[in-house]
Amino acid sequence: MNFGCYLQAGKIAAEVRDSARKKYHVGSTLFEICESVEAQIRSMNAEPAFPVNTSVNEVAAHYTAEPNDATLVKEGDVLKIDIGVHVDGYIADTAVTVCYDPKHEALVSTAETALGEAVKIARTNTKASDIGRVIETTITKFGFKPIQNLSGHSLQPGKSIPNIWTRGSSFALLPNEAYAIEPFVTTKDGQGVVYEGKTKNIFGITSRKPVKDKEADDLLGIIWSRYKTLPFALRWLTDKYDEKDLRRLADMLIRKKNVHAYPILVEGHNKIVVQAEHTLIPTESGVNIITL
Ligand SMILES: [Co+2]
Repeated sequence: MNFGCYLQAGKIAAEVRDSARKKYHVGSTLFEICESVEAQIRSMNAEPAFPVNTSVNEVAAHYTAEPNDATLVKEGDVLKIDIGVHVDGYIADTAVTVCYDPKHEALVSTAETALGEAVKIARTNTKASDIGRVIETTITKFGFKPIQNLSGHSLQPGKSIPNIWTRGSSFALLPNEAYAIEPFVTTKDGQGVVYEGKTKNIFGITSRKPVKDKEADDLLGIIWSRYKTLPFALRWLTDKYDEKDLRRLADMLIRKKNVHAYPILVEGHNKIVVQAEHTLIPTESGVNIITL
């Protein structure tokens, strides 16, 4: 565990998030937004830990721009920008929801408030279930609904931090381990549940076993050398391939189960979803919110 790398990743992620928050995105394409956020990360000598997620309205998470994605941000859209930064493999994860329609202001601020309340109690030994309870209580108090099957997580894979109160076993936060807390909120008439959509534009290597197709194995090698098992997007590989070949080879790697494709996550009643997120590291004496 390298605290310095975490702090560095957190500082960069926070700076990039805050400049994304200040920008006026209406009229920009999702491609332009993703590419410019990622360029900013790279300009600070860090790497994206995953393709920037730009999920709009009822899409809660896991949408990133396709190569040359022409989808425009429209007036009234609710855009979640979820940013991961890694410095030598140490990851900070943070998100902001941008929206210029005052109609959704209360929803957006509820996610921020729920995150703030969760961060207030997150310390070494805090139970993840207590964080879930605080998030749920705060969201419900404002008349909205948490997305119950989306959760925060430790940055070392495996543990999830719920956005609702769940009975039964829970784990306690450990000192010097990084956790992302990320409430997702929808409206009262939402289902409060997300489902996998058809669109898949985030990928990750799951096996390096050769598929015995020279071109596909070459692509697998390039992906491994650049991203290892971290998520990637096809637009990150268009420097080496034209889009058509890339899609054909990626499809082959997906079929052979060398590469996993992550579907977008869509609100069950197609209602608007908002998100806020910080990464924090509890210590023996307090807590370090690295993306503040
Ligand atoms: Co995130």
